Amino acid sequence: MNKTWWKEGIVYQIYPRSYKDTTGNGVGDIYGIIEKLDYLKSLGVDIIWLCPVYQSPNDDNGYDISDYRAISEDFGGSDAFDKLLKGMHKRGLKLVMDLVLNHSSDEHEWFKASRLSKDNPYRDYYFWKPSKDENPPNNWLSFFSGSAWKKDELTDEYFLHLFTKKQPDLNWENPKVRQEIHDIVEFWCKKGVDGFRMDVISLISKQLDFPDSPCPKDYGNTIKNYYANGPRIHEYLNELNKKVLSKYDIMTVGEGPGIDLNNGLDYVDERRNELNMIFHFDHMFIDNGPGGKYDPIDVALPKFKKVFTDWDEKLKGKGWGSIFLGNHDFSRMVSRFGNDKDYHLESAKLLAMLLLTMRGTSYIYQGDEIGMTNVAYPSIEDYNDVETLGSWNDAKARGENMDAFLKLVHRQSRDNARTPMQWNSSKNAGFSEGNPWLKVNPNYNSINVEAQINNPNSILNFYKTMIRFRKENSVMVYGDYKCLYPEDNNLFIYKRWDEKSSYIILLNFSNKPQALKTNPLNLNQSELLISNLEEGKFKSTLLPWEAQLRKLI
Ligand code: TEU
Repeated sequence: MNKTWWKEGIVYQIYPRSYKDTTGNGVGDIYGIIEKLDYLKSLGVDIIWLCPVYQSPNDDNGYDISDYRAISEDFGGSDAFDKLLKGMHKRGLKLVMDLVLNHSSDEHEWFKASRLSKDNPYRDYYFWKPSKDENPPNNWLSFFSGSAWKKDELTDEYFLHLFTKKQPDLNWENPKVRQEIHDIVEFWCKKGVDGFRMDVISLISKQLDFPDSPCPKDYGNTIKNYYANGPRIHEYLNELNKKVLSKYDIMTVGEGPGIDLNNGLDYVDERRNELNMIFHFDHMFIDNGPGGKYDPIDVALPKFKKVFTDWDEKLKGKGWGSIFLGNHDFSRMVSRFGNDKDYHLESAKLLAMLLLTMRGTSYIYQGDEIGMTNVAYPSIEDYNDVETLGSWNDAKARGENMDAFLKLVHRQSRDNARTPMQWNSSKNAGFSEGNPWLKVNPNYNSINVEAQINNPNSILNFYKTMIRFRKENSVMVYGDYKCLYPEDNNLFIYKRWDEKSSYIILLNFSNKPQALKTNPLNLNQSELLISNLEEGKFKSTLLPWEAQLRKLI
């Protein structure tokens, strides 16, 4: 495959609202990110993906954009942005913007005009429909709660919003909308940004007959069969690529509910000229039961491993993958896939090893490099996320036991990943002098950057080691991958190799020592390069959450 910077680079995702506040208003800002650029550089990452920083009423923390060319004043406005871009480029860091093109804010000028009258020139920028027998046009549910249609009294018609009522879906069928979008993308390319993460890009083409879902509450299937991968999706992406993206040396990664092994390659096949990478959610929705994320199920390790193996196989030699274990929409990876109680240090490092030894571009989410964990606020009042609050209200309306539901919120809320970054053990974890918009996780006294930076045994320094190793050994990026013992319930063991060298990665995903049933590939003849425990010699048993990276000789 072609070698490029975005395949070799390591991405670090920033949720600006929670990164570093320099004004004391409790909300992180761009100047805060600028303050931390040397920290990011020292971590060794190459590409920074910024969650949305545009002008927004923040109904969904920036994923509702009211002006695609303006930077939010709360975050420091366009001066701050220009300084950030310059500061990053000076340090050899690349900047990836988050683009939310499936929907805008209802406070965007387009929508304000669109709702005024049925014959307004902007009417067709969105999806408007009359009611069906006094009901919404179909039975689709929003991702966040209730119907996906809202009736607007002004014209007595419904508009489509797959997310909140303040996030109306844009009508990509309309060539004028596509032209606006091309212009916006070009605007940011000309500014010199290095790429885009495209929010819910899998949803931009709609099934225009808007068929009812036979089971709208079965979210997974409704999304796959009705909302995502619509009839013109590839035409739109190809057009965007041809008209704008292909003219610049930038990277693109599309985010996509409903993207799976059957359709994923179509988005990233290098011969198709659409996107460079996608985020699929096969491992992230893996514990969702039939009722979605608030109906979680237990997942055995073979199923988790299979996701990585199947995707590697599917994309191999044809398209490029994205490797991530967390982002601003999910619980903290160490709380979710590791053991944040008894093996915090070990399991956070083990997950770092997984993240940085797979084929595909590695994406690190802010705070994971110090092993930040889920939070358990005592009351729903402490939560902010629209999705959490929507699910809470739904559960209440269903008459559920709300004490039990609060426990589910502790486990599943998106706010787990949005608590302020833990810089040190001073007030508010060094995030803000003011009152943080979301309470800091009380464990900041023990889990913070300052405590880890000079400790050679810390999670942070383990990340640095793994990042350096990946960058010095291109086999970790481009080399082949094979999962060994795929059926093993506790061990994730895989090989990475190219024509020059071979490595084996041994990860014990359990709280118990695990004997290696057979000695894979003569490990006594291998050299231990990196381990998350302080030991050296190969044993035939891996300790709880032990992770080893070995070179085969
Ligand atoms: O997320 C899309 C998406 O798939 C999520 O709604 C996901 O289903 C949910 O968070 C799982 O818990 C993107 C953004 O990443 C998210 O922050 C936005 O809220 C959403 O789009 C709407 O723009």
